[in-house]
Amino acid sequence: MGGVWTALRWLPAGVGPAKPPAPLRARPPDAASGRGRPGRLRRCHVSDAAAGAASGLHLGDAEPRPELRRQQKLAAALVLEAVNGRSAEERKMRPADPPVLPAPQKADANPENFPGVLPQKPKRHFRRRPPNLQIRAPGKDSEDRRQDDTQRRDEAVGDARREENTQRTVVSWRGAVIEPQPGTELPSRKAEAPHKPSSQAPRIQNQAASPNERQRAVIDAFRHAWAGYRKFAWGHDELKPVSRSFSEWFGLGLTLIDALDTMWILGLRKEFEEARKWVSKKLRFQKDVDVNLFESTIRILGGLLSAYHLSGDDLFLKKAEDFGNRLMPAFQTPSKIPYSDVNIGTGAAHPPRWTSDSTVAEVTSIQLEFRELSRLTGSRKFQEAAEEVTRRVHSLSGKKDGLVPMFINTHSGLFTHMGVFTLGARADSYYEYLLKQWIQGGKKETQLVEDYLEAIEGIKRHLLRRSEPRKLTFVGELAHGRFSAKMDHLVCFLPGTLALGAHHGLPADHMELARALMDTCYQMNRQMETGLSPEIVHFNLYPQSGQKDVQVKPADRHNLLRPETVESLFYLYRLTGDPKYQDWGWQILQSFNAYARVPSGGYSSISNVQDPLNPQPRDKMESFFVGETLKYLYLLFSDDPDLLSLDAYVFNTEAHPLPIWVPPRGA
Ligand code: DMJ
Repeated sequence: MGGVWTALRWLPAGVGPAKPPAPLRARPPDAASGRGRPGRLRRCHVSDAAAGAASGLHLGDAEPRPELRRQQKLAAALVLEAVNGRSAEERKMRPADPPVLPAPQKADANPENFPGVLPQKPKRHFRRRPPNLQIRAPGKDSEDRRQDDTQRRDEAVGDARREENTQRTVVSWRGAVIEPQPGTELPSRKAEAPHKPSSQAPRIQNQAASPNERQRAVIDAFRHAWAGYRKFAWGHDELKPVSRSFSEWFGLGLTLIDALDTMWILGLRKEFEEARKWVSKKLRFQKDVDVNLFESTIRILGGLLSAYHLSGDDLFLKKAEDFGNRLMPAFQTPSKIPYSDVNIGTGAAHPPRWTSDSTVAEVTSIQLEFRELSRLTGSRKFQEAAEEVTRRVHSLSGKKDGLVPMFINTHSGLFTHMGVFTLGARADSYYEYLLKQWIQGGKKETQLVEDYLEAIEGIKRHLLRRSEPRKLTFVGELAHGRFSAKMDHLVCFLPGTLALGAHHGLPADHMELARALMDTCYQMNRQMETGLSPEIVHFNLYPQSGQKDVQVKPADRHNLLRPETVESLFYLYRLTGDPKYQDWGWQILQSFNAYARVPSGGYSSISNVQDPLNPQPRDKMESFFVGETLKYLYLLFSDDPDLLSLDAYVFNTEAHPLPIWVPPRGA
């Protein structure tokens, strides 16, 4: 593997442990969701860190001199203008190949184990036009406009691809000192969601190449997982594959909804239709049940919206709108920072019993879905509620060079438990959604990307270190000024996010960092006896003979079938074309099959990734295994850049693809 680094520019020279390792903080209480625990602050202007990147400053450098700092800020401004200016160019470009999805293929599994499943009939709700092209059905009078929108969308995709190299050149700011223009300010433009339902429909064709050998292996894995769910847990939240039963969290068929778009993408039409029928006949949200706002948004709302976009079936949009409405009471707080929980039957919302805090990552990782729901329904309340959270978090003090604490109070609207900074549980997807909202909205919402750029500089400055002996670059944690070499597997979303940002015009050194962190995440899997990463690792900072880079505490040895490593492998392969990333994903799939596959159906999380003889199945298949892990593996093994093109779609944090908004005609 190519993961030994010796001279990474974002690491300060001589960075290393000056003291013995800092004590470690408690593990997150909610291991499955990956949301964890708390920490003071220094306010930092948004553009400063971005400017630091523009100058090529090394991490850990002292605060730049005022003149240099001014130049840096202006350099960042020019970079952002270049990025934004590209969007304007895109509108003038000509059509390119549309994004392509495979034809849903026939399932050969016999549904006899599932009572009540009727033979499949063509569904009236699918409108096909032309044959083999499935699109969302708009109102009749909007057909022409829809086709135009689809064409413009395709144009934007092709344009982005053609412009990629030019853009990278323009945006690369490594070492560049750009002459400042006194008084230059960033334009503050904001993407507007339309006030009425959008007629924009992604073009989805059924003529993709048949799956290759590795993709067929993913399909086999999915079918095995689905067979277990279908036999033992149909319509319930999660499969317990060992005891051949199920568990409930919200009682809303979580796995089924999370898996809808995966089935579509893998071409499993028969399975998709069975699940669609359950959604139609059985899924009811009028239930006296508390749901977690974040988890239900990313899995249920995101899953339904994505299923709607891919299939064109209005059922999913109607369900999404119903569900979105039921989540809205969560935003009725004194601060407008939403409560963590809401009862979708009674409309009563509340924080967890033990606190009036919400988790920062949770309240800042619902925006992609709420914004899209507004765009589709024409009802602005979803977007307004979610974006108010973004605005408030943006203006809060308590950040450290763009890094956010883990908790925020729903009454005061202020960060709490300050001084602890992590890219893992409870903070992770805050960073992810800054970038992805910017992409979703057509790269116009400058504040989002400024906050993102500042945060990446904060990571470089405060959280990056290299391990011994292999000098793996990793992202640790900071608690009240003390560095901990702890890294959650959750952090492995970051290489993919960095690569995605670089693809969309952010600095080239983000891709360098993405590659280095990808190597590290791979080693977190590779250095385990099962080939599967534990939930949490600690990196060795000291050169000692016989020590491995990656160390695991007994309480952290479990693997929940999480997606983050393969998620990032997908982005890295899609954006670099280096086949080693596919090979690494293939190894991980083999390991899931060897150590997590339950013969009677389904896959199980395991308790000990270091014991291949007895990995100790935990008897639970998380919904994200079928919603994310297998989907990203399938996409990783595809060589078709138009299969859910990254210039047309943005994946929510549960791997549900949502369309990138196309500028309105004439904009
Ligand atoms: C998923 O629900 C999402 O990816 C979330 O962002 C983090 N936790 C799980 C997967 O690990």
